[in-house]
Amino acid sequence: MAGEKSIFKKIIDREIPAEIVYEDELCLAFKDVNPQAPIHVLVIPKQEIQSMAHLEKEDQELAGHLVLTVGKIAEMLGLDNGYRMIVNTGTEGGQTVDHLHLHLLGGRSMQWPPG
Ligand code: D5M
Repeated sequence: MAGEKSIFKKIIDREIPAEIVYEDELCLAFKDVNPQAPIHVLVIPKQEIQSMAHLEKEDQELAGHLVLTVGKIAEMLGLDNGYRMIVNTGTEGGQTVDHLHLHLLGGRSMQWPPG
């Protein structure tokens, strides 16, 4: 339904629970409910941006902050041997929640190419 809050907006507004691992004024990070690796965290902007394809020039600082936050959380969680960051974008990109989110996956060896 148009205008309905996305599941991630509900997490930001604390209307539904999530295992939050990090928060600051611009973003929130919480454990993915359907983990694809021993560590699977989603980093989302508090601002409602539908997807990476909806980022505008004025979002440049926010976009950089989100990427740096993924690195910060990886360090915080001890992913010293590496990790993967994924941003599924749009239908063919495999995006299922229409609120920009950066996946941080770690704790196992990643394969390439992804499915
Ligand atoms: O990834 C969307 C991701 O969002 C997917 O890995 C499941 C996760 N998800 C969905 N609902 C929740 C809640 N309520 N808590 C935590 N994680 C959630 P995409 O890139 O859009 O396919």
